[in-house]
Amino acid sequence: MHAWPASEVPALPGEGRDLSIHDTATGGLVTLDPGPVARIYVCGITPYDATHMGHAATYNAFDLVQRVWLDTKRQVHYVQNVTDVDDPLLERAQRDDVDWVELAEQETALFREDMTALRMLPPRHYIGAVEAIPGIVPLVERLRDLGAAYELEGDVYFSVGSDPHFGEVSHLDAEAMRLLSAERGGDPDRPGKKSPLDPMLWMAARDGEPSWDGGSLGRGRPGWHIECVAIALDHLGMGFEVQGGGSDLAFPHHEMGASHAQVLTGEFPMAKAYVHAGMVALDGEKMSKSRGNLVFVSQLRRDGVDPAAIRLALLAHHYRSDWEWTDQVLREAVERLGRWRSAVSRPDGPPADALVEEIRDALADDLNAPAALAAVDRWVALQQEHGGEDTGAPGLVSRAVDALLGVAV
Ligand code: 5CA
Ligand code: ZN
Repeated sequence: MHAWPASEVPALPGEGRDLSIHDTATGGLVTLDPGPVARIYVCGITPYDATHMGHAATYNAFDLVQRVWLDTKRQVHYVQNVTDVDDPLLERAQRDDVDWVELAEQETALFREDMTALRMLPPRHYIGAVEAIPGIVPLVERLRDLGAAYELEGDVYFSVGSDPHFGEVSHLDAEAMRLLSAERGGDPDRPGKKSPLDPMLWMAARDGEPSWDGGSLGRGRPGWHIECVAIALDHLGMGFEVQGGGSDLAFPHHEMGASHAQVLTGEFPMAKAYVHAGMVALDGEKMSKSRGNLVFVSQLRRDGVDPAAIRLALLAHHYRSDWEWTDQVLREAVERLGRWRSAVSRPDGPPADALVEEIRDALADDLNAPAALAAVDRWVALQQEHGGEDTGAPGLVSRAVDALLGVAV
């Protein structure tokens, strides 16, 4: 499917930095050293209740990854999916008595608009689960031929026991895995499975539900984890730099995906860094579709909030921390945007070359956006207190916050 238009990324003087980023699998920082092409796969939305501030925060984190790499003059191959067929989407369509295809299309369109407004750079490949089915079927067949998948009443399951590295993304104990599996789309209590954790690769057609030709698998639809693996391997291959998503995807989604890919290819690991963004909450609880405690980007835009202020509200929190969306967070972002805008509209200011380096250093150090904002705040305060004679500085600041932070001032 098509993605959304890219905003221009201004080139900056000087040199970009190599990104160090926290990897859930090793539990520490890894410094990534991609070649001329850096590769990243970010899990996309399941298209209903889009785009809430939790989604926006997660995509903001990975947009920064892309911007840091672009600043090093690398090309970025960024792939994102849309889970445009899955149980929760079908359940929502049924609840609201709407056609599931229409629901997915409308919500994906809204997501594109929100991403464009927030100046999130688009993926190079934006791929729906449905369009990926012809690539998914042979992978499931291959897992079966390798002895890593088995059939249960027509459904096909992956055997987690087939991957010697299973568990190495999230490092959870058996009980925690079982609980999370039940919470996040798995079926640990279904009788007949080899391991309660085994996830579904292919679900045989159910009455009243959409299904596709699955070759030797029979009619059905794909499981969730194999969807992302098929898309990632098709467009990026093994050993790409970053697999990204919110921290709620570490288990089971990214753990299972890593296992599928590792068994399929015999290579390890699928991604050099498993990167997870913290959860945004509202009223003390994780913002989630199931709870319904959502603040939507599109609603704020309709209320007249400048998307650049929404972006600054996201950037004010470190991507790995869990944080709470409040009116105060938005108010502070609106005020900051006002200060920055009036600063860059002045004819001159203090030199800003050091500021560009500070922003680069902050982002290269595990995407420390709050530190980058603080550095810009200091330049703005200095200009206000002492002025400055550098006529190129306001323009440079404006280009730097655009290129590195995605904020149009
Ligand atoms: N389609 C799958 C991924 S393949 C999915 O998880 N879709 S989603 O719509 O539920 O979420 C899209 C992205 O937003 C995921 O990376 C998820 O981790 C992230 N996300 C969801 N809720 C929050 C939240 N409250 N805070 C931060 N990120 C969130
Ligand atoms: Zn995914």
